[in-house]
Amino acid sequence: LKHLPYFSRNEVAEHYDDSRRVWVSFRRGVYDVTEFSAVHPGGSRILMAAGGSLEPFWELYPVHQKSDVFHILEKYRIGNLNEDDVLETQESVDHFKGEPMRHPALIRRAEKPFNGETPPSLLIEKFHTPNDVFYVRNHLPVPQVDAKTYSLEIDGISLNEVSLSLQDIKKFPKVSISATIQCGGNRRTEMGKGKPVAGLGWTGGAIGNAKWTGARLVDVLRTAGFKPEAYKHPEKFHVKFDGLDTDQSGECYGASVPLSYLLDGNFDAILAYEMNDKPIPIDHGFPIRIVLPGIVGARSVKWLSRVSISDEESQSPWQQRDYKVFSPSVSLETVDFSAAPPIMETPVTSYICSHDDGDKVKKGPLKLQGYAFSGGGRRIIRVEISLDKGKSWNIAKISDTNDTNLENTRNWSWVLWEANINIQSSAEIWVKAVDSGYNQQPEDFKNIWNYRGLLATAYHKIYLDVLT
Ligand code: HEM
Ligand code: MTE
Ligand code: MO
Repeated sequence: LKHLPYFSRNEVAEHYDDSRRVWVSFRRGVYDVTEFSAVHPGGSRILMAAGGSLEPFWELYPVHQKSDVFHILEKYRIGNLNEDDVLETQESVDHFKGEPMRHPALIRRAEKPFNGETPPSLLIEKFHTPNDVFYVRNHLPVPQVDAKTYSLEIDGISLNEVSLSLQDIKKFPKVSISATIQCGGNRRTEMGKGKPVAGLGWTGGAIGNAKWTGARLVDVLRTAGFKPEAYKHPEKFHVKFDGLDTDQSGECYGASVPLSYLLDGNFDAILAYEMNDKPIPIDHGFPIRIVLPGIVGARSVKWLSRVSISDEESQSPWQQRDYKVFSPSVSLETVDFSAAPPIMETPVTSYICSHDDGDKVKKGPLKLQGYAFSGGGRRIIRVEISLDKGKSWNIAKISDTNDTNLENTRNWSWVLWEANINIQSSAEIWVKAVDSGYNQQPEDFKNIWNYRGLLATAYHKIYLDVLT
């Protein structure tokens, strides 16, 4: 690298936007990231570091502190920082001071922001996953929220601006639904086994099922003058949700869904203040989270601060760049983010939770257990197990999902299944599910592979080693 030119901090500082090329420094290197900034998974906030050093920003987003990100950065190296300009020590600010305690059973996948998955073996114990061990997927520091001063803003096209306190929201008819929330990255680690994928590694525990209680979003919107007739072409409108969690520039977590979901009488969008009959825990969006059942977890915005109806989608990077699935031939370097719509309803999936790949088991009868789930309110009609790579299948018994006391209009919940098999010799065990639209999972990941490792829904396959 010594052959590359040397630059001073002041020279780097001149390259603070596209018209002058975007340069940044990191440790001893100087990088021209003009081209990369257009495809950066974290969106245009990369420009906050333009003309300066990355360190303070990467401290806020430690998702960057790993070798695959360093490799990407090195591709854009154009020079070195003058020796005198290299900062030996960095003042560090901890943006994660106010984080809540987390249950030790959560498998920690990242600390800042916190991400933890439920051990799959705990998922099968209860139809409703206990709050303490429900997976946590945070993209930003957890915001500090005071329930007394909390307010939810409502505004947008054909709506009056309204601001509601937590007490106001609790006055609406109280509704409970049972719904599964699943991260688009669930099972990413399996997809990455054939060919590496970029993103947080999850096994099958980035999913959970809970009873969500609160006010129906449409009831609340009505106080802002919401009238379905006001939107002639619902597909042209979007309901946007903002969270209270923000980055250094004040940009918040955000997502949106097409307005048509809200106009569907069989959709249950809930402004939830209770999760499994307790106030929503801080990590899951206290005091209010929007629950959008049957839709990828990323849209169920926590710490909800604003709901608006707009003629455009949320512009947040999690709507525009992340949580989209591209062709297997597209890479981070070649992606055109506008080429795919954001993920909404998720495809059918299933998972074996009772055993891990490589487990040793005794010869003879064996009980397998797991979950199966499909988005869009589609029911799971069958779960099948094969011990001979698909030559023959056993039908698993699936749990009862009719929550007669709850107000679900569709099947928003997973099923838990169990299958009693008889295993005589070491074998690969396959599971697949069929949903009420007769959709089935692909047999392997090859043709659904995408560089972000999203919607990893192939058959779950584990190898069981039979002790002889
Ligand atoms: C995500 C690279 C600068 C904010 C990412 C990811 C990569 C990346 C590869 C995906 C990581 C993953 O999910 O595994 C870079 C490079 C940069 C840069 C090479 C050098 C210029 C910045 C800056 C900021 C930033 C300066 C903030 C001011 C983010 C955010 C995400 C992200 C918010 C999304 C994290 C999430 O999934 O929630 N970046 N980044 N990045 N980056 Fe950067
Ligand atoms: N809402 C806010 N405000 N901030 C976030 O980082 N993460 C989203 C979604 N809502 C997120 C958010 C993602 S990607 C998922 S998968 C779910 O919340 C996770 O919900 P959980 O942490 O309650 O399991
Ligand atoms: Mo997610």
